[in-house]
Amino acid sequence: MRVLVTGAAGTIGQVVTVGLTDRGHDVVGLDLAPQPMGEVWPWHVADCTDPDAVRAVFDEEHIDGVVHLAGHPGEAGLPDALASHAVTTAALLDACVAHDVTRFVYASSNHAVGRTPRRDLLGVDARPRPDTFYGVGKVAAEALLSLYADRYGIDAVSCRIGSFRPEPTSVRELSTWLSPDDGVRMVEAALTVPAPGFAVIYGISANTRAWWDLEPGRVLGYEPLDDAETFADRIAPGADDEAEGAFVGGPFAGPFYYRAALESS
Ligand code: 15L
Repeated sequence: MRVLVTGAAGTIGQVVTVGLTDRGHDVVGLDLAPQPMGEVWPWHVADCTDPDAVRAVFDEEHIDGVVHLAGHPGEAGLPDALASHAVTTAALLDACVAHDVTRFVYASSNHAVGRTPRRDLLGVDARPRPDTFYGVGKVAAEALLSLYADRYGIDAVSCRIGSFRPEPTSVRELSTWLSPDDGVRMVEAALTVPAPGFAVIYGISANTRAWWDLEPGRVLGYEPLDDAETFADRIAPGADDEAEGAFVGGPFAGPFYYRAALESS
């Protein structure tokens, strides 16, 4: 499969591009940044908020599917958050429609439901409950995927990623960790499962202490193999553990992240 990966120079992007290539896919990278040293696949420096720039990439490259990872990974004001997550997604979806690309995998986030109080295992049917403007941007992007799936038949899988790190670094991450290898497994499953329509899955490893239901991912063929528990004896208890366990979004749900929606940064 020939896959356009946005945010290809980012933390997840570098792992996913290499992982998909290792698994026999052809990758086309797109990022604001230049191609990392040593990588050899086609590369486009472009801003995904610019529909003309995005269309130009699709005009030039044959693409079978999109993995949209680009986006600011932290909190911002509302206009920036919507641009970073919703506008980029819309520009890519419009290009998909224009070029008959019918597979779209999206790096959403647990912060789309981050303000949900932590109780039982959370399913994908929980109502959108963002914890930040970052989360609002992810909810808006997921709404666009749903709209384009209904209108144009695009198969759109939204992966609500937890904590993508080489290793878990806190007690919360023993529940929310997504290992690099499982990240690649998840993206490949979402890209290749036949006819998922619009689907939401949680992007975490097979963590013993998982907070979110892995079953919707397994239905799509995402079978995680790693477990954060392997690292549990290296994680010291922290002063913020209790607060970070109160809501799905951990620290993003706390007062440190409160800000006015339209305040200039
Ligand atoms: C995310 O979506 C963020 O991009 C990242 O910075 C982490 O905070 C992660 O979620 C998380 O919840 O651990």
